[in-house]
Amino acid sequence: MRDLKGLYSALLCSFHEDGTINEKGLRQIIRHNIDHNKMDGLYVGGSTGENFMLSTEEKKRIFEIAKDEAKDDVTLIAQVGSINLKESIELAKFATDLGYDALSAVTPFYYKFSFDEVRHYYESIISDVDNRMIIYFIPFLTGVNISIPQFEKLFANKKIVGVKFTQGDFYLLERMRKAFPDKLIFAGFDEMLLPATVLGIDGAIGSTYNVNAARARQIYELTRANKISEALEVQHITNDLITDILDNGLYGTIKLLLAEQGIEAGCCREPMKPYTPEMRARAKEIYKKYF
Ligand code: NGF
Repeated sequence: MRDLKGLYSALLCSFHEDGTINEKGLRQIIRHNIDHNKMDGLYVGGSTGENFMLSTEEKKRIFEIAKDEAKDDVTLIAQVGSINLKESIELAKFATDLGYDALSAVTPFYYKFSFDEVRHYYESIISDVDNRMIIYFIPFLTGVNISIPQFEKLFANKKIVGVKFTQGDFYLLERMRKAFPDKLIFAGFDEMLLPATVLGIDGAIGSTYNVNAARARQIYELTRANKISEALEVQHITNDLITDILDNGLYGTIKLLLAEQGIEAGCCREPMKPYTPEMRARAKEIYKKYF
């Protein structure tokens, strides 16, 4: 069984202007992450992949393309979460059959599901598949919070091996690390990689690693080697970059930065807005400033 620790790009998906998947562009993004960025793995079908705006067939196609392109070069995690539980179960089986190393599922969102319902959701997704599950915990987007005692109940299932922790609460992260030394914790906010690494995360999953992988690797390795002031220098530059990216539109700007490197990263899916001339021009400036 493959070790899941390490740095993952949250995989972007390239779309044509009409919103269809640009397979050539998607394959280029995957290769760039493997060959140039030297990522340990890819997190496929997450927020960064604009997954929650896609049909089941499109989600499956992206899982297929990613596996076909990456083969066994890097670790692959398939995000299968959806508030349509039947779809999540179907996607979990599909990704497992394709050979994905692990599954992940966002907490069910929109409705105010009780903890028992959240638990039922995770148990149902993994009950019939021989695979591992990483909980995708992102309360600022889902509104779903999970307490330490509730995580303990979820983690009682041996197939639930970890959490993608996209949360800025370092007290909670420290409590989680102490409470669950044998579970995997992946940091989900790229701008907080250094402090999360100090607290003993097992890896990180992020959107900006598609373009800023070298700096992310430096932050991660320098921090692990206890070279904190050197790591902080790199985190400062990284956070200047992330601030500029966020100001200009997160996923679109990362795609435009990839386009500057000759990658057909395409557009975002509606209802995300199309590129404006100003956004394109600003992305060029950001590219010149940081790369
Ligand atoms: O994009 C978001 C949510 N978060 C990502 C990452 O946690 C998402 C993070 O890298 C992810 O892994 C996924 O695709 O599922 C941020 O984009 C980054 O830290 C900038 O804030 O908004």
